[in-house]
Amino acid sequence: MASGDAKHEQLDGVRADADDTELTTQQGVRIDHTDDSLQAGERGPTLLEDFHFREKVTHFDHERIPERVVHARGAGAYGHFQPYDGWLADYTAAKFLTDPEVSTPLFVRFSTVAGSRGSADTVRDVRGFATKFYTEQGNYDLVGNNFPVFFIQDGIKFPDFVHAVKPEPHNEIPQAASAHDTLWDFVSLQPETLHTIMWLMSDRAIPRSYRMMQGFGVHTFRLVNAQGKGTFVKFHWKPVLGSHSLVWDECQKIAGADADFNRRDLWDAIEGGRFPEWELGVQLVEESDEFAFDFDLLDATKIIPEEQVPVRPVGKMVLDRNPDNFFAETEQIAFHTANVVPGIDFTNDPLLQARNFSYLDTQLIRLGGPNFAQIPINRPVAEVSTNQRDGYGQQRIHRGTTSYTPNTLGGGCPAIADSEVFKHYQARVDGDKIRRRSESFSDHFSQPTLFWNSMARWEKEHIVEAFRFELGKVGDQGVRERVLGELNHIDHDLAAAVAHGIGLEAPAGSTENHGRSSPALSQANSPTESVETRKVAVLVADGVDAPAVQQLRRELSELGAVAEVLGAGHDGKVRSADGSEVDVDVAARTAMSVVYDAVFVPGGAESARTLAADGHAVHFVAEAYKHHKTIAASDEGVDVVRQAGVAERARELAERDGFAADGGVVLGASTGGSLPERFVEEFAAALGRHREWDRDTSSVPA
Ligand code: HDD
Repeated sequence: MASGDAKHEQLDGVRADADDTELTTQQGVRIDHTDDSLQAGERGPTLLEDFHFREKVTHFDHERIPERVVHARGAGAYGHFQPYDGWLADYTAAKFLTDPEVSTPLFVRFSTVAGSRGSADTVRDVRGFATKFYTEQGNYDLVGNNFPVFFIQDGIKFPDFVHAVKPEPHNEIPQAASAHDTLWDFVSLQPETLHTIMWLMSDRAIPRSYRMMQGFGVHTFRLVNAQGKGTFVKFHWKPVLGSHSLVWDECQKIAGADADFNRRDLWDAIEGGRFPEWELGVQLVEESDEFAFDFDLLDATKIIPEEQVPVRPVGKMVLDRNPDNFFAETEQIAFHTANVVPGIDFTNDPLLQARNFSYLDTQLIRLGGPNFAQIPINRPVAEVSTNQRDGYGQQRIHRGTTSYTPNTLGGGCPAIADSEVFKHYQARVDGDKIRRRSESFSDHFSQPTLFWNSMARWEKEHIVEAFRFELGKVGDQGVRERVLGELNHIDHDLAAAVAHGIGLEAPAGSTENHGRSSPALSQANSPTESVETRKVAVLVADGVDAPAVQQLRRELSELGAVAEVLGAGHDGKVRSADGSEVDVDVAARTAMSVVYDAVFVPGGAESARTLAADGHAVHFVAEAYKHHKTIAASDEGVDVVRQAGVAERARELAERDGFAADGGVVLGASTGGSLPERFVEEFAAALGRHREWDRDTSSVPA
């Protein structure tokens, strides 16, 4: 039985620590001098015989490998997956999905798509969500995204799409952004992109955290049970912390304040022992129902609405260990959609078929040859025995004289396996050799409309704003107009609202909106009350009310949130009103509100006066308010909120009643030296709601 640690036991054999070692060459020759090269005389030329210099610099010269052609920017972590029970055994022979006793080790890599390896995390983009399960029956890779649909229907269009979205070739601008002419030119001419474009313009494209986004296998795959019966399946990952997003203004600022925002968030959560979790779910469709839908199951630009086919829970994934070395693990991991195990198979989805070619091919150039599966992060925990030999970077010493099948000289080994083998699902294929898209793939508008109809008011507003931003960056009028024409087939109000924002006439006429919706598509319906791992900024200066700081910090931390004390003016410590000292975590000037979920301004007359006179602190509060975040202030701290010119109604209520919890703003006075119980309760409740989306912040100048 594979334990959750089988992969780590394997990797322990190659993990290397420098502790208690002394410097050597690659050949193990000990070195006592690595600061000066070997020269002919003190000011003379470097000598060719300086093997240490040559080895050191040569290795350095070869340190880089090609970045992934897409999904170059990413972050990963180890974890494990365990099914809740065995119900899925009726549908699949895959043990790791059906044996609740088996905890399967895995590695997940999250990524953005368009940007280079060093690009910012918070760009508007799809997020990759790729999972390598090291199962007892071999490696299974679920190479998905955080959107359930894809931009194109046939993989032969992938180079076209990627060329359009990547930085433009003449000047390599813009980095990691879709807001430029070539992408929208392509979109305007290729309506199959529209459904995924709607997702891209939605808040799904700017997740608050990798830990707070859904994952999807996208394609319809096939499960195959022990009797060889097939069932269509779509895979879903649902985050336990709910699905939440940033706002666009915030994203752009975070890209400067902390380009590693999502990467750091994942790292910190795992280091802090707050392990991210997702539930794996499946939508199952009997083969007899293949044609029961008004779209084609093989078309990756379509979802199966969850209201039509429910997502049934299978098990849970927990990520509980960060990598030791980014390059060795996160960079060298090689995913491949064709890495399947018995019980999981493909369908004829032409996008999937193309991927099954592309992923193996890309690793050959990226990882330098055919032995990349022997790189530690890629090695299965299942036994490997092939007749494949030699090649760059061969790590194994294959003994014996035979490397062919059949043989007698090697005792017939490796023998042909006779149990738990992968058998391709048997299906009859018959047809003319043609290059033509199936007619059943031709409806490009119904599901974008379904998506639009399913959005909450504020989600629709964000989509309109996103289109205005993106098309506002498009110079070519023809492209802008053509995109509006496409949007008009989705919904006239959408097209008109976007047109207004980019100074164009709303397109005439329109396709009638079918009026259907799927509530599961809205993030408004994926709430969570949890404040786990939420980051709260506590703004302080000398003279602060120390008990309020300590109390909020303690009580939030009991709930799993993280409060950081930001010192105005300096870090180190601030002197409090009662003469004690309060430790500062971060100097306020080095931090921006955008990297926090909420802000608390405690009282203390001197502290509040300092903060109210400090433009950075005042802006901090106003900006957090603008981004719909939870704002709290106690006693004189309310003066800082007043100075920021925000939360007028809450301030009025607080003045009248001595306490206010209104629209994500909590204001109140301490009594007997502590914050009232409901202060922290209301604060946590607002924080758990993630954002106060109904707050109108359009006039806040931040
Ligand atoms: Fe892809 C990487 C997801 C279509 C070709 N893809 C890649 C990664 C993810 C996806 C998550 C990063 C894996 C990692 O972290 O290393 N790709 C998708 C999804 C698709 C999709 C969900 C549609 C449903 N991809 C797609 C097509 C093709 C590719 C149609 C080619 C025909 N994808 C690649 C690639 C990459 C890749 C070029 C780049 C690096 C790599 O594979 O390992 O082969």
